[in-house]
Amino acid sequence: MSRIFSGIQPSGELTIGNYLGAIRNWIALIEKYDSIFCIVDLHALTIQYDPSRMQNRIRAAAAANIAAGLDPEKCVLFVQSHVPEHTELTWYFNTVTPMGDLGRMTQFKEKSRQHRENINVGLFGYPVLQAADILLYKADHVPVGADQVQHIELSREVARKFNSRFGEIFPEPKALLSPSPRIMGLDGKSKMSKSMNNYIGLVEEPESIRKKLATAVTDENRKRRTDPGNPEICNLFTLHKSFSDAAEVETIDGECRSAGIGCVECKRRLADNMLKELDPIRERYHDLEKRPDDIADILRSGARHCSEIAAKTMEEVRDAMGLV
Ligand code: AQP
Repeated sequence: MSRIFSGIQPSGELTIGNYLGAIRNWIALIEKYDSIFCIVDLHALTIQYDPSRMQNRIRAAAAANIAAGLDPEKCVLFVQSHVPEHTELTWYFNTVTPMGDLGRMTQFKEKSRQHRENINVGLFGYPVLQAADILLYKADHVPVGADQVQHIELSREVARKFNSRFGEIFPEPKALLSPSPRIMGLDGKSKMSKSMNNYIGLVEEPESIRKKLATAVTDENRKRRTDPGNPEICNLFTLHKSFSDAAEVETIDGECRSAGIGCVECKRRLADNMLKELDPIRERYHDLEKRPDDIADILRSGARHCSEIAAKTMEEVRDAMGLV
């Protein structure tokens, strides 16, 4: 079985962008691959955060992933900082990664703009840690959203550079793209993100989801209820395609273009369909929240499994690099 590895940051409440762009795709893959998923807490330290809230965020991210369908019987779920080899391998990879490549990363440019007061070395080296995450387990594929493809390319480059200098140790991992497009925030302009106040939470309460959808930007050219709309440029139509069935999507498309329905009705139907999928996830999440020991057990067992693989890889790496 080939192996997949992917991660998610505990940098806030998981969003439906994370769900559609990552988690929903992971669930479809766990039957076919040896699957390892990681709560990448070390990555989340690269932006300002409140240390007193981090533990809860890690636990909440684990619970949300399990509630969404990452069955711990079928895949491995663990916390990045529980396997210290991630940081050791990062250091070795730092020595083969050109700074120019990191400076070109779109995410670094975006995050540097968002966090001008804290452009730290960790933010710059983020993709090197990501390469270490993936290559430590010699993963063949990395299921990610379209926004992460550039980082996976860099992981391939790091593997190539390392192998050519120290010998063939790492496979070149390939991105397995989520079928979902990049999900935009409620403003319709920037990517939906945990750390931006532009999202719908995966386990958010129904009333709050309905309120947020009510304020979400649609086709801005549609000024009046009687104006025909253009679903192709409407962010909410993208969400309909993710949560509504094909027949409903077709109906909405026609009714929007002919002004048969307005945005209010379109949003109401979207909320109904979204909640059909999210309600059971939220219920399982609240149930898991009451069982923190069970979550801790799952994460501990995941870390044990990953530590064994990591130790073997690191022996090979240290040996190849001439370390005693
Ligand atoms: N808006 C999105 N549309 C599609 N996919 C998305 N992903 C995230 N946002 C969207 C996918 O979620 C996975 C995990 O992402 P991450 O936690 O590593 O960090 P990120 O990509 O930077 O996601 P966020 O929510 O935007 O985090 P913050 O706010 O901390 O920067 C990835 O596979 C990503 O493609």
